[in-house]
Amino acid sequence: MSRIYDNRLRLLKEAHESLITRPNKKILPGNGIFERYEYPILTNEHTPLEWRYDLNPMTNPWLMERIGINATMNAGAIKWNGKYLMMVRVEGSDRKSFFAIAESPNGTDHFRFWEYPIQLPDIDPSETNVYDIRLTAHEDGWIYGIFCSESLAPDAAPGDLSSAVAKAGIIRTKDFQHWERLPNLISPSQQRNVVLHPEFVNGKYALYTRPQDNFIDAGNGEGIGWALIDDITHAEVKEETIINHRHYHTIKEVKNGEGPHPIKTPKGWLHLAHGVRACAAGLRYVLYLYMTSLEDPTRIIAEPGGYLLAPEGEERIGDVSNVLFSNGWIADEDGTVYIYYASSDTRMHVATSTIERLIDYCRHTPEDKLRSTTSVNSIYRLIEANKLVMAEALV
Ligand code: M1P
Repeated sequence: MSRIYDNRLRLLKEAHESLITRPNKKILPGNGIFERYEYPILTNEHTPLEWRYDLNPMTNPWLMERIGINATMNAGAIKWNGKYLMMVRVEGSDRKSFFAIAESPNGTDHFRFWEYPIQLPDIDPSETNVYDIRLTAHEDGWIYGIFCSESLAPDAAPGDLSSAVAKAGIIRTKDFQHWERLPNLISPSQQRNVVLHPEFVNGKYALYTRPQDNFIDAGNGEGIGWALIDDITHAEVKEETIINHRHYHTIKEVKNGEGPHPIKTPKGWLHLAHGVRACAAGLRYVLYLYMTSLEDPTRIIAEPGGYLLAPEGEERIGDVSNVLFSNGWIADEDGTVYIYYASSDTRMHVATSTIERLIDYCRHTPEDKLRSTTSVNSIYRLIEANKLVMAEALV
């Protein structure tokens, strides 16, 4: 083996291992609602060297990278056998996304990819790209993954190589080793951000949907939808009700989409979603929460105004800047909530909170009453209440 190869291999292995085993720390004091962490939890450099390098000194004497990985983002998440798993959207330098599982013992650092990425059952030769999986351990005993399956639009004009079609692909497993692919969701419109509710509702499977006029624009799609499904092995949206609407001059004016499946709490279903607005710098993606009733999961019972998480610092910059996106969170037995989110379509982060704090946030943050004057009213009410508290403290 050449000295160049030997030195490079040693340096690469050391750098990779120290990146994966780097401890992550909470950034304190935070805003009391959640805590961010010092480092991203997954980057393209966390992917195994074996995926990227030909490690044979005879065929790769300079130890060059042979397969580039561009991003690790938009991960589904689940707790499995005591480990925190993210099913990550890994994007190669060839722009193709695929899924791979990374596992951590504690949920906030030491995320290490499993040996192989996932090779999905290939049911459609026109399927070009797959991404943004949501994992749901359903009460039927299966773990489902619903993801976006993207193809070139069959009716694209000659020379138009960017009009695409988004459908919801469905897979399921019981062990994360063997995956059964079910037929794609049949829907009257294109669909992205489709999420399976973890329980049967009226004896049926229930999906959160995001109807959209075309590949990018929600258009007449008014927000996050809800559809009951008779047969998950031939899933079809027959009726769709919008449960979380978009609004003019809000964080979700242009579009929104359900994040991971909601968490069941004693006070209602706790939902995480993304909202999108347009500005001179392009689209801005932020994360927000809302709650629905346990008796009727389509009925909103709380929706704090504004965003929960918006891009900050290095999160603001990446392949698609000014974007936070989340399709995975884990609620632990002790009430800790791990919110896994990607920044700017480039890397994964974690923020932690608790179910109790997130419910408090949902119920006590003023809702968005949609006008500047009503927002100022909320601040006035808070100032007046604080004056009373201060006056009582002085007595
Ligand atoms: O680039 C930002 C996001 O854009 C899309 O989000 P939506 O489905 O709401 O339009 C998706 O392509 C998503 O993967 C991406 O992070």
